[in-house]
Amino acid sequence: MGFYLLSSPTLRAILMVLGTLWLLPEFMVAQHSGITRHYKFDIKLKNVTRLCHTKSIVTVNGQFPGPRIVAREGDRVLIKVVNQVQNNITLHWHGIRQLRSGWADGPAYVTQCPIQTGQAYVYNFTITGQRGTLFWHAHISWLRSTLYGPVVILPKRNASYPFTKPYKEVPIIFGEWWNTDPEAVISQALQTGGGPNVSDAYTINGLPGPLYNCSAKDTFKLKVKPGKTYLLRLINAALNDELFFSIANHSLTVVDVDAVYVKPFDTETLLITPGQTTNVLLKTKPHYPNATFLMAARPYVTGLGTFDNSTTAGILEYQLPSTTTTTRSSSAAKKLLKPTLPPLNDTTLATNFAKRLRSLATAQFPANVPQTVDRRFFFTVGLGSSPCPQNQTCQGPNGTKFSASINNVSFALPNTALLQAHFFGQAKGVYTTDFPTNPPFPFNYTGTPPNNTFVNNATKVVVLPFNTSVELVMQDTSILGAESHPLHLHGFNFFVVGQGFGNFDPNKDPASFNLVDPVERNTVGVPSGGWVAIRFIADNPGVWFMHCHLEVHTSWGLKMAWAVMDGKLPNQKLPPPPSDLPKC
Ligand SMILES: *[C@@H]1O[C@H](CO)[C@@H](O)[C@H](O)[C@H]1NC(C)=O
Ligand SMILES: *[C@@H]1O[C@H](CO)[C@@H](O)[C@H](O)[C@H]1NC(C)=O
Ligand SMILES: *[C@@H]1O[C@H](CO)[C@@H](O)[C@H](O)[C@H]1NC(C)=O
Ligand SMILES: *[C@@H]1O[C@H](CO)[C@@H](O)[C@H](O)[C@H]1NC(C)=O
Ligand SMILES: *[C@@H]1O[C@H](CO)[C@@H](O)[C@H](O)[C@H]1NC(C)=O
Ligand SMILES: *[C@@H]1O[C@H](CO)[C@@H](O)[C@H](O)[C@H]1NC(C)=O
Ligand SMILES: *[C@@H]1O[C@H](CO)[C@@H](O)[C@H](O)[C@H]1NC(C)=O
Ligand SMILES: *[C@@H]1O[C@H](CO)[C@@H](O)[C@H](O)[C@H]1NC(C)=O
Ligand SMILES: *[C@@H]1O[C@H](CO)[C@@H](O)[C@H](O)[C@H]1NC(C)=O
Ligand SMILES: *[C@@H]1O[C@H](CO)[C@@H](O)[C@H](O)[C@H]1NC(C)=O
Ligand SMILES: *[C@@H]1O[C@H](CO)[C@@H](O)[C@H](O)[C@H]1NC(C)=O
Ligand SMILES: *[C@@H]1O[C@H](CO)[C@@H](O)[C@H](O)[C@H]1NC(C)=O
Ligand SMILES: [Cu+2]
Repeated sequence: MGFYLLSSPTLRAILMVLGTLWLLPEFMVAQHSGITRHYKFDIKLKNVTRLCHTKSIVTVNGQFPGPRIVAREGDRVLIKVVNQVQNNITLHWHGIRQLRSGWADGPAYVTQCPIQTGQAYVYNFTITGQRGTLFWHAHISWLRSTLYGPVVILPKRNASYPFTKPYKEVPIIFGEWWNTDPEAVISQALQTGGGPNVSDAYTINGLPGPLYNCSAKDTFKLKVKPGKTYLLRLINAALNDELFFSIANHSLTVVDVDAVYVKPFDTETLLITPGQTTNVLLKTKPHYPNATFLMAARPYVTGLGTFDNSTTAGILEYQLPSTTTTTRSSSAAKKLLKPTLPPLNDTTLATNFAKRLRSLATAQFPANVPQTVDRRFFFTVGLGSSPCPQNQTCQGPNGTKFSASINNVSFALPNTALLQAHFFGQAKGVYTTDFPTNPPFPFNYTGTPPNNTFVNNATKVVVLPFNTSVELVMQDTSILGAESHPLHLHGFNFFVVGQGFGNFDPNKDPASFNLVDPVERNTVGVPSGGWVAIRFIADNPGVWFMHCHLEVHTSWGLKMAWAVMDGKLPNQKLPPPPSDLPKC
């Protein structure tokens, strides 16, 4: 059976039948109840014009944003990736649990060596216990600036949504556009030690929209009918910016985040960090309004650095049936209403929005919050610095280089993949297992920073026995400015059991933890100048990356990895690597 691009509904239907037949013998023994879906992703260059700048970008199949993956809960997905560009490539299926399929997770030098020019690799995983929206993106350097696309996970064929069945579903993926080459931007920043050049625009489904020069024709339009419910699958694929999003004169009902259902709530504005996804219901007005409506996104910013403060917009347009022709309500005559977006530094809104998110926590979709804890970790997350090499002048803080760390370890990626080293017992010379459980030197994390802010470059991991119940408190620091950090954990969902401002107090704060219906997700914003507490069960053997999803912070070292050991039973062990796993 070959690989096909699922481009037409007919082809998809044929494939689904073929896939089912192909799987029939395996169906009896396989643990998954779905079908197998095949995709082929050719990584190739494409000339693309935005903001009147044309440049060659790295794409999947010449598409920008990249193609959608559509699957049902329980399906197996096989994506054959063929690298036809000069860059090394890996792809990550962001938020997919990857139960015992860590070889398919994708972060470069963590679970795999890159797919080099001319090589191919088949990502092979099954979607288990998840439904909603996730996304895929490149996981090497800054290539995810153009290599990204939605992952739509439909409920099982016999299951329904725990909310109004939507009339239509629309992925809305936010991105970030540079007129120059983002690879040159991060490479220059790492060389000079200064902050990277900020982007020139944000985008909605790859389009900047009418608020930018030269972009009126590059505007995403959502055409709707009155009196219907639409499901918007929102994804933040921007590199370095959390985003506020709002639609003029329409409220949104949040129903799912990071492919987990939540207790529905209405909001005018929502916040979505890089790495997060949010499904919302949009109820259209009962009658054709004499207006069109802007939907817009702009950043939520807490740090001290410079940032792209521009606004991307799309248009919500009520479309009359083509038979009706009235000059009165022609689109040109309609007024365009704009949403009121919050101030760029609206931490109150960010906090209140985060607090409203609760697991659905029903019998069918329970919140299995770990009630007991085997291991506790306290990690500081934040910026730091690195000495300027002799002979060089650096553009970071006070002539040093910008860096970032977790518990003062600025994670250095190895030259080979951690997962292979772990699986074959060859950690020596690749990584050590002494990642600090607590900050090496305590200080007032949200008060006056210490004089010495130099970090320690190293490749250290935490080793966890199978099924360890973990509680992790992540504490922002005020070193080089307090800042919100969206931390993303690979291989697991976690429960956000508590959060607050200032320094976490281990004696007082746990009393207010929510162990009943906390939100379950894969990416959480550590509040600027505050802390967040999460819990998860280490029930997935492998090596799992955890990092800030602000790409610049990851580049500076705000990342680490957990090595989860095999369990005793056969179905608690990581299988050996696939034969086509790329080599370094
Ligand atoms: C992009 O445009 C340049 C200049 O016109 C051309 O040389 C190049 O072949 C184009 N690349 C692609 C992938 O079409
Ligand atoms: C995908 O992975 C499953 C489970 O490990 C395995 O049985 C199957 O043969 C793999 N398929 C391909 C095409 O590699
Ligand atoms: C759907 O089918 C699965 C088995 O295929 C079963 O476990 C589950 O209970 C069914 N759900 C409903 C709502 O019928
Ligand atoms: C970054 O911006 C500076 C100042 O505008 C410019 O000189 C430099 O070429 C830019 N770097 C890249 C990689 O685009
Ligand atoms: C964005 O930043 C630029 C440069 O700092 C400033 O001139 C401009 O007024 C800002 N725009 C908005 C909308 O805040
Ligand atoms: C947010 O920014 C505005 C204007 O830039 C400033 O007046 C206000 O004090 C800031 N608020 C916070 C909470 O930093
Ligand atoms: C500094 O630069 C000079 C001239 O380029 C070179 O000879 C010398 O080795 C450099 N020193 C260091 C410590 O890199
Ligand atoms: C830079 O150095 C000055 C004086 O030595 C000090 O006051 C300041 O806090 C330093 N700034 C940073 C960001 O380290
Ligand atoms: C830490 O710093 C904050 C902010 O300056 C201050 O309010 C607090 O009292 C300090 N805490 C301790 C224990 O010194
Ligand atoms: C930090 O530097 C300041 C000013 O140089 C000095 O007064 C203070 O004692 C230093 N603090 C520590 C902990 O070394
Ligand atoms: C630490 O690593 C960063 C790159 O991640 C590099 O810029 C810096 O020079 C390194 N510092 C030391 C002391 O090796
Ligand atoms: C690509 O990856 C291989 C294996 O890690 C490495 O040896 C090579 O230098 C990389 N090439 C580029 C262009 O980064
Ligand atoms: Cu960060």
